[in-house]
Amino acid sequence: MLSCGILLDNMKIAILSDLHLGYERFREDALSQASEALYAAAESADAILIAGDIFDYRHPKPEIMAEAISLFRPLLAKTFSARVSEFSGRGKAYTEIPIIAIPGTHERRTDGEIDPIDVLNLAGVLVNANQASVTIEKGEEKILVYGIGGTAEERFRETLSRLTPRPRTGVFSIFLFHQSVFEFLPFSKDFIKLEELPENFDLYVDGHIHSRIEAKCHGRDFLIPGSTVLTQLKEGEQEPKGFFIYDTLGRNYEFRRINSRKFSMVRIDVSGMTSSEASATIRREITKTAPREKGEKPVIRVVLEGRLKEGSKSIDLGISELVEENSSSAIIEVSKASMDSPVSKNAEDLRKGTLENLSIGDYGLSIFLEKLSKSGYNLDINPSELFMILSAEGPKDAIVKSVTERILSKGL
Ligand SMILES: [Mn+2]
Repeated sequence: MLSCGILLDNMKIAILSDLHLGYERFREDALSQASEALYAAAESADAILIAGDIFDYRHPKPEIMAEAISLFRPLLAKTFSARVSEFSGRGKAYTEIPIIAIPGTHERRTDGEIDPIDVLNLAGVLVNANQASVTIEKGEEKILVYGIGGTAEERFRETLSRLTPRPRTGVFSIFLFHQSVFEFLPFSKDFIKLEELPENFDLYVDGHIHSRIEAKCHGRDFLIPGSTVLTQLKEGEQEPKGFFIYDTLGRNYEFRRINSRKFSMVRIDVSGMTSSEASATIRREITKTAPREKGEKPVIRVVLEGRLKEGSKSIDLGISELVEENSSSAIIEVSKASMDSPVSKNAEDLRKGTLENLSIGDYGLSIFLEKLSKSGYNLDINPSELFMILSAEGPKDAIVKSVTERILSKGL
């Protein structure tokens, strides 16, 4: 039937990212919002892509691992109209269910070590597309997903040229990755530029950045869905959370919102105010922002800027009383970091949003790399790997021991 031919390549793909299961501050939000997004995605899409950071840790506790498996397992019982038909590359697929994921920066471990996405892959609740291409079929229709998991930024170009990801001719091909992209984080020359991404894919999907981004790459759609849970409390996270549904037939997409905890950021310039004037202003702003109806408490982040009137002290602002007073309607967080001192270059950049999408970890890493390169660092261990080992949770002596072991074994 000819009419069937016209319908070729009509696949709907849900695009999610950065679920951050186990995120301590909002652990329940992380689970319930991931669950809402995943189940809504499974309802309306033929396949689901997850662009990294399913977990908040590279060593999730067994409880969190169980939470993740319990989250995905019921989806296996759903009748997906598409299935995984081919897998080639690193690893192996243990399910035909078209839920395709890659590890992100939070799950990244040193090369060759098992990461938590490998474990979910082994459990057969999803397919890990890290450094692999996965073909998904729905009847006569096919799509290809080529994935690269979160990689140290300064090694990503080398990784790309080593793997040379290619689309498959005649098949709608998606490039799935988890990196900082220079156009959205004009901060380090290590960050890949859109034009450097492999050409000729039909769609580019990235994770890592927690706010939603819709752009073009080599003339095709480039999408970052943003996280499903509030984590960074940055300007960009005031938008609703959710996921994309991409339609390969029309080459168009829509954003589906989920119920996520609301977040507002309020900046107050306290320059020249007395403590009590500033305190009254903060109280007024909070009242304006806090919801009237009972419901899930939003997070309101109050950022204080400027210098109080001579003789007034920030300690007299009564911040803890303000937080307490509003505790039944909102989670209030007051930042005094931008008060008193003259606004520094970096603080100014942060304020303007230049560094807006950068996580604290990445920011720390970039400072570390800069200092290392100035000090003439020449050890045979990759600087990002060194940073990862040094910043691992655990007793300091164990960390030092593992660094020493790495350096010595590399030297042999
Ligand atoms: Mn993330």
